[in-house]
Amino acid sequence: MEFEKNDEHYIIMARRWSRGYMVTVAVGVVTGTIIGLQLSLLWPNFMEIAGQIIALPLFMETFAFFFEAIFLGIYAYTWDRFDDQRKHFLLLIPVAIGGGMSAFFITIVNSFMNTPTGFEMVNGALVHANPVAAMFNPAMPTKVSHVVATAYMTAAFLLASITAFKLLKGSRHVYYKKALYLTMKIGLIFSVASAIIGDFSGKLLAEYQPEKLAAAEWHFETEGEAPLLMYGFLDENQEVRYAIKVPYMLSILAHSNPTAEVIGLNEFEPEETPPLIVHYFFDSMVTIGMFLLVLSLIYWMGIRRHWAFVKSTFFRWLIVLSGPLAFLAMEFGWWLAEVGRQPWILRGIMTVEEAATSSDYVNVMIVLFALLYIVLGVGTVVVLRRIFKNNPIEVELKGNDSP
Ligand code: HEB
Repeated sequence: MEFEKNDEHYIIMARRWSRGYMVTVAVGVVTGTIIGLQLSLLWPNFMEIAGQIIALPLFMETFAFFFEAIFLGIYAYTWDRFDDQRKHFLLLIPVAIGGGMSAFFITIVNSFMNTPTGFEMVNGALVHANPVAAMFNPAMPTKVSHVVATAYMTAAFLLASITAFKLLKGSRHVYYKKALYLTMKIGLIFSVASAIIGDFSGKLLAEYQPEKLAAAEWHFETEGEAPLLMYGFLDENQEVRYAIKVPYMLSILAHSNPTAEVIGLNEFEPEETPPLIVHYFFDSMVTIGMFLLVLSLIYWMGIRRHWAFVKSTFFRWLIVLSGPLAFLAMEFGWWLAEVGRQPWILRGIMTVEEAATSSDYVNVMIVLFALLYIVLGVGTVVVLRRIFKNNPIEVELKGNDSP
């Protein structure tokens, strides 16, 4: 496929996608504010002890957000001020930096909960807090990069699925073909990145949260030459049934060495063992990740080599699935990371139970927050549909070219 400079189709693509982006950023302001409220309302004991450390990254996240929003605003209202669209494009650099920084700072808070560092505990009190050292905790590099890579991957597949859907519904404009090739290629790049970084995340767990990895792999006894278990289920005697066993693979994943010892659940107190259901979250995330990687690879090769089946109805339906699947994979990833952290809110220091509010109104609060999110979710869909439905690309291109 040919890419021309100043190609009108790509410029319209950028205009349209940035409108959708603005809506989701605006919704992000509201959900971000709600989360801030939830932290202090629902987790007062956690904030009391961790607040002195996480206040810094939380504040930095707000700052990064404003940085992003300001440049996004400028970008959106200056399309006609530039003769050369490449100069206008430069405004997206600070937008991307701001967005990346927001993800960086907020994911730091989560990695701190998993591998807390940068302070000392004296008689149950957190002292000598060093927020900067806490920000550079061991889980930070893998978490931040896995979250950012999978977010780009999900965004790419979401746009690819919408585009494939349009093609299936009979739109034949070359705009869609360009958009599909572009988004699938970006999806492929970030699928590969996510898988490589995911492997580092597994190695990080082996070293800093071995109980999470052991629970995800149903690895009950510490041993070397550990196999990787996929799928299957546990019978009443906690025996693994019908799982696919890949010999040595867990040792390789955990320590890059087929004979290395991998810590098992036998080393942990039962009350400090995460729920074993995380195995399915891990399997589902990895399965989806591999599926999307292969799908986008086949598509990319198929377009370059003119394989007809990548343009078939069946293949396009698979692409339609890719966006929802990528979202699901993100959910599974978070469930793995957060359920796998149980019973801790701050690993080794404070449990979720100790952190939660003792207020009698907690049930009311959960219902209210859920309602708020439902209203926001529905509102977002309605607004996005309006923006795109009332302004189809055929109109935006003013019919001045043919498919
Ligand atoms: Fe993932 C998480 C691995 C893919 C999304 N992960 C995670 C973890 C691990 C992984 C190990 C945990 C960590 C912690 O906790 O720290 N992955 C992985 C691998 C792969 C993957 C190996 C390849 C296949 N993911 C994926 C995908 C997605 C994801 C595809 C989407 C799209 N994850 C995720 C998330 C999470 C995870 C969101 C959460 C956060 C963190 O990082 O943690």
